[in-house]
Amino acid sequence: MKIDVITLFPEIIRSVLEYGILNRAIDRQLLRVNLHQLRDFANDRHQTVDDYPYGGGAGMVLKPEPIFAAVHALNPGSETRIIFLTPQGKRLTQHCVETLSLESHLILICGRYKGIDERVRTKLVTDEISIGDYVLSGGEVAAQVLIDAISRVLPNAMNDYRSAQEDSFSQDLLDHPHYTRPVEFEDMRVPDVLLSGHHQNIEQWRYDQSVARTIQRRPDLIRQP
Ligand code: 9D3
Repeated sequence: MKIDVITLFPEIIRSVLEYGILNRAIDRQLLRVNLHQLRDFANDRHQTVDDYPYGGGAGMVLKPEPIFAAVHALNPGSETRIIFLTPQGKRLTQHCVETLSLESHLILICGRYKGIDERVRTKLVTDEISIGDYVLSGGEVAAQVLIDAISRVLPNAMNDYRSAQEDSFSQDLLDHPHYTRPVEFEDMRVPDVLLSGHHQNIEQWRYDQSVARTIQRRPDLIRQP
């Protein structure tokens, strides 16, 4: 998969590419991420990328020409998904992540300021994605989230195959508690069942803990019949 990112702040996104599963996916050439500075596609000598909104009001709007030029320079094919990260987009879920992970080419457009010219949305953008109901300063952190989540579900991105399966299982249930040594820490003991070596009882305990936590903390995740 290739992901091209168009942004005024490529450096914000870069660090997330350098660690963990994402870094390994890039090393193994399962994923290529190219960061593109929007300002390089401005068409005037001041490299202007924003302008005042027609109709007035506070804040600036990203001009259409540099974004169109940047997208065209990336040679999108008919199968390329051109994704605008915006608070008005469809909420990102693990299901969306898995669907997007099957694509071969994504172009991510990160907004800044008040937003982008509407003609970018109507003519170029194929998908609009939000990462949740809170206000960020721009699309870069959302792009990091999306790239990180996609990298984890690419085939062979994980060393530990079991982890991936446990992750997909945990879409419906929250995680169970985890313990490691020592068996007693500040008067708190590891539950006996985890020390028993009885694999079936351990699985049952973990499942029960997951269900109880989910009901208590995230009842919205329990599917209504
Ligand atoms: C005019 C101020 N805003 C009304 C609340 C609009 C606004 C536009 C752009 C607010 C924030 C932003 C910057 N955010 C993103 O670009 C963004 C985002 C987010 O803020 N929350 C969740 N997902 C995303 S994806 C991109």
